[in-house]
Amino acid sequence: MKFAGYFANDTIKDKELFESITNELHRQQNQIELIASENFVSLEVLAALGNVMTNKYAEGYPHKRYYGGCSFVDQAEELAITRACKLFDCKFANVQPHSGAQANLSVLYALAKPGDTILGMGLAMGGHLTHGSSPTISGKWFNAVNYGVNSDGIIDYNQVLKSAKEHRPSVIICGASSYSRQIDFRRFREIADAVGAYLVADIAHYAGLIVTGFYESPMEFADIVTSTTHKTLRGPRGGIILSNDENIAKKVDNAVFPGVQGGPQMHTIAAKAVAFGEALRPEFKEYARNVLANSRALADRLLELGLCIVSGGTDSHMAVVDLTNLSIMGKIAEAELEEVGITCNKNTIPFDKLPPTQTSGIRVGTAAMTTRGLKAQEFNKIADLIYKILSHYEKSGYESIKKDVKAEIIDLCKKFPLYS
Ligand code: DSN
Repeated sequence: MKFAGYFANDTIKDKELFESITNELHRQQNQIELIASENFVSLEVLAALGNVMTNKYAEGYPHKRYYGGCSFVDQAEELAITRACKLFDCKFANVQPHSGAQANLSVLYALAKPGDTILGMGLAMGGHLTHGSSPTISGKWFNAVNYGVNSDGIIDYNQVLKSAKEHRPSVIICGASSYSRQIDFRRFREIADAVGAYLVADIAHYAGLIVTGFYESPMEFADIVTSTTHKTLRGPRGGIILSNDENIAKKVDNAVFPGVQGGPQMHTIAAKAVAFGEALRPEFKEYARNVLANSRALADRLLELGLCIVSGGTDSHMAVVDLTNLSIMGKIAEAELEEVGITCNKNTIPFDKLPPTQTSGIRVGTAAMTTRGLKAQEFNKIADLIYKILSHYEKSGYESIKKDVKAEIIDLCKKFPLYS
C-alpha cells in the first residue's frame, strides 16, 4: 500500500520535511510508547488520511453544503456518522470537530453562555484543560468551578454534589485526562438532575474501552458525549460529539459549524470512518481486552516493586505513578526514561506539591504498545525496566544500567515491529 508517497523516498521532493517524517517513524519504531493518549493507527487509516478529500471544501453537513461537488464527501461523512452511531449506540453523531478541544468548545458554545457557571474536574486532579482550566476559553469565558478526588484518588462525588448545589452550574463535565478509575456516570447524572444542569461526558481517553464493553458507557446518562478519535479508539487525530436528543444534536451541529469551525477536514473524516469500521470488528474487542489486561499487569508490577499508583490501581488503559517515595520528580523521570527509549509524560498527582512543569508523577498507558502486540509478560518487563531506571537514578553504576536497559528496549521493539 502506498502512503501518499511519504514512505516512498523516491517520490519525495521535499527532502527536508521527509527527513523529519522518517526520523519520527524510526523513533516510533524504536521506542516503547507509553503516552496514554497515543496509539498507532492502521495502515488503512494512515492511507485514508492522505487522500484527495483534503482538496474539498464542504462547509455544512451532508446534503446541506455551501459548496457544489460534495456528493462523494457526503458519502464519506455519512459513513462516519452511521458507524459512529452504531459503535457508541447513539442516535446522533457530529464527526467534524478537528480535535477533542474543538468538540468540547463547541459543546460549551451549544449549551452555555459566557459567564455561566460550569463544573469540571480540576486539571491538577486529573481533569482536562478544556473542562474549565484558567488558561483556556472554558476557564476565561465561563465561571469555572472545579471538583477533584479524595485522598484515595477516587472522584469525590460528595464534593461534586456540594459544589453543584452551591454554584448551580449550567453544565457539569465528567471525564478526565489522567484518571484511571471507572467514572460513575449514573452518579453524575443524579447530581446534574439535582441542580438542573446539562451533563457532558468527555470520554476521550476511554472511548476504545467503552465501545468494547470494558469501561461503562455514559451514553445512557449524559446529554452529550464528546471524545477524541485517536487515543484508545485508535483512529486519526480528531474529535466527535454524540447524543440521543434531536434538539441537542441540532444545537451541537450549529455550534460546530458555523459556530466554532469552518470547513471540515474531509480526509480526516474519511479516516475516522475507516477507524470506526475497524472498531466495530471483533478483533478490536480482543485488542481492548488486552489493553486493559496489560494496563493492570503494568500497574500491578509497579506496585509489587514498591512504587505508588494513584488510587492503587486502574480500571482503564492508564495509570498515574506517584514517584514521591523515589525522590525523583516527574520531569526528570520523563527525560531519563526517554533516554533509554521509553516515552511517557510527567503528570501531576492529586494534591501535588510540585507545579505541572515539574510534577511528582508520570502517566503511563498501554493503548499504543498493545497495538504492537505486547502482552502482560512484556508489560511486566517494562515495569521492571522503568523501576530499574528510576530507582538507580544518580546512584553508582547508573550509566551502565542505562546502557543495558536501552539495549533491552531495542530488542523488545524489534520483536514487536511497527509498520514493518
Ligand atoms: N493531551 C491529551 C492527553 O494527553 O491526555 C488530552 O487531550
